Amino acid sequence: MQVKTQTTHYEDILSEIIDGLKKSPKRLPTKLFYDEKGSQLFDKICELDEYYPTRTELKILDDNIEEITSYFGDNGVLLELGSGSSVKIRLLIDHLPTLAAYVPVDISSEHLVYSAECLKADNPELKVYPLVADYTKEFALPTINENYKTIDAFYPGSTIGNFTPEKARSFLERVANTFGKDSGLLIGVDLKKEKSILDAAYNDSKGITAEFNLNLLNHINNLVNADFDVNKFSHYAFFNEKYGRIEMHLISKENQEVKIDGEVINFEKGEKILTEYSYKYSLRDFKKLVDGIYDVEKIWIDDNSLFSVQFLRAV
Ligand code: AVJ
Repeated sequence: MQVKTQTTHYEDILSEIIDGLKKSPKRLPTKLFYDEKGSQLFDKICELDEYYPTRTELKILDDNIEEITSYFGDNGVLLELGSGSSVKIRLLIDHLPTLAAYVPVDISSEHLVYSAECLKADNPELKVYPLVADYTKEFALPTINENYKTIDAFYPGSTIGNFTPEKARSFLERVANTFGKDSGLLIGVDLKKEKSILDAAYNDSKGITAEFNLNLLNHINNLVNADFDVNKFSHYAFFNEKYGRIEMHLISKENQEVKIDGEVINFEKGEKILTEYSYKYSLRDFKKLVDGIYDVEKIWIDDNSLFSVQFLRAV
């Protein structure tokens, strides 16, 4: 199994971090949650009682797997965006007997390679082409040495919600252009619901989400030359009803300065750093979001209308 790595340059990531911290309000790149530790914490989040998206999406997939996989092309390549630990994909793979190759794409290389190896061990016949890449930027497909007819993508977890609607639209436009007309996209989209359910999902009682949020600072300390003191920040997340999004922030507990590659960034007590948006959609809003890029061919939802899985076809 050959792993292709499309690395982000140190200078690019450093300026992304510093530019974000020079903005008012300050912000940090959401994708930097996912170092090895962050990917593990996210897996723990998925097991929490309060965090309904993962198990709900998995149940929707499980309950409808025959019908869902009938939308995929025969002898196709299946590409997964943000594959993480690749749990959901096993269901799809098991029901796609003519699958030519599986391409998991993730920013966290150790996690990606380990998951791909486990998957390969359980499915020795499967052709796996892992790609370590920041898929929010341009990325090139690895060379696939198999005969295949179609490329379909899988974008689970409602990770699309991390983009603002405008950025989500341009991202999907790029995906549709990359894979071409008639390519499919099976996407998980979290739905709008009561604020109390959403607030609880991002403020779990075990504090794992808080740990996940704070770990972003550890990751940045390791990634670039920074000296964040994680103990001097606290987790803050809430559902912003006006914008239909979860907002996660880190709040500075005191006035402090942080050095990042020689630059000094000042924080006031109570000042917030935005670390993540997680937009929630109505079915109608999402259809509008993809209008002209994808046709929504089919939508599956759970009994409590918490989450949707949708098959989109590029127009
Ligand atoms: C993986 C981006 C879908 O937005 O719910 C979980 C990440 N953040 N808890 C989400 C997350 C806080 C998750 N996504």
